[in-house]
Amino acid sequence: VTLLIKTDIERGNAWADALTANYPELKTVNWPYKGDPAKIDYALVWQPPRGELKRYPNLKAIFSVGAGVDHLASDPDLPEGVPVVRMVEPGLTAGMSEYVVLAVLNHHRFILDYAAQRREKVWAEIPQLPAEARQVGVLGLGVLGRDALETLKPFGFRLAGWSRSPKSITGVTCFHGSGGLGEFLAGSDILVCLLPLTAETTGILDKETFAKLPAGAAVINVGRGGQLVEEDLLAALDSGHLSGATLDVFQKEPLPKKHPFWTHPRVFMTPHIASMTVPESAVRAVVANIQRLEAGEALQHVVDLKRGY
Ligand code: NDP
Ligand code: OXD
Repeated sequence: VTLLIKTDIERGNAWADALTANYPELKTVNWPYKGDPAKIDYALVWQPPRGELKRYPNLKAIFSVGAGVDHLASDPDLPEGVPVVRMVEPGLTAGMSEYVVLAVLNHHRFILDYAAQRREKVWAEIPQLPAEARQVGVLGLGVLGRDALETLKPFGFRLAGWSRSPKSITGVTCFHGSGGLGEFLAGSDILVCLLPLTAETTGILDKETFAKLPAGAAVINVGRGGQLVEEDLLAALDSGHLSGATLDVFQKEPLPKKHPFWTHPRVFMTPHIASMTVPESAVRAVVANIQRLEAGEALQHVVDLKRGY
């Protein structure tokens, strides 16, 4: 069984080592691959060039290195009928929950304000709010959204979530569909976006959404840059309607040097690192899935390409 790996070189080697340790019969080859394309059974990829995966006539499944599959779903030349599997692995999930807690607490504890005071050498207390005074609303109740909410539970925030289909989660007020969005947003003092990028979620963080949030709300985008209308966010921050934003993903990555987010005092930003797949734990998920398929069983976490996630 041969697996083609396309990720950055450093991580590619980490993947190959971890895979071989978990599945000695598996042969791994790194992209770009100059051998016979017919020999490739599986591909584990991040942002392959458009049309690349069509070159392998015997591909049985495509594994995304990341949880998001927009880098694959947006390829008009993806080989037809080959299942695409998104990444679900504990290291990636834990990393995202850490980041969401960090970002929520940053806004809850006025860290942007204290950073501004520090720049001006101002020593002043800002009255603290108890956690239960704020609602954290998570857009997307998938693997990552649900774990982030579970991780937030002990802090005592009121918790809400929004998804496409109805959900029931203990301790979380759940909303769904376009009908539930307005009420969900109206209560969200801190809004976290953990949606996949699809035709429906593109531009969802726009001026209409921001207008529905309570005055002084904060926005955390860890989904995809394409979900945020950046100029609408800047306008909502500059008008004071939103108190701050934490951004990990951007329309254009790397963020252009001249972009106002780099220096905006109400923005905390990171370079798309909210969470990363951890090869050592992720290989177990990939190997188990390959073994499932090789044994004639169904793959887990297959993406519905029509739905886009
Ligand atoms: P899942 O597929 O497990 O969950 C997606 C969730 O979004 C589901 O609850 C789904 O609803 C909901 N959803 C999708 N479309 C809509 C819609 N139109 N309206 C309402 N809800 C919708 O994804 P994950 O939790 O694993 O990952 C989420 C995203 O996080 C990834 O796609 C990726 O873009 C991003 N990500 C970012 C990282 C970073 O470092 N910044 C790292 C990893 C992931 P339903 O349950 O009803 O289907
Ligand atoms: C992912 C990411 O989708 O890192 O996993 O963005």
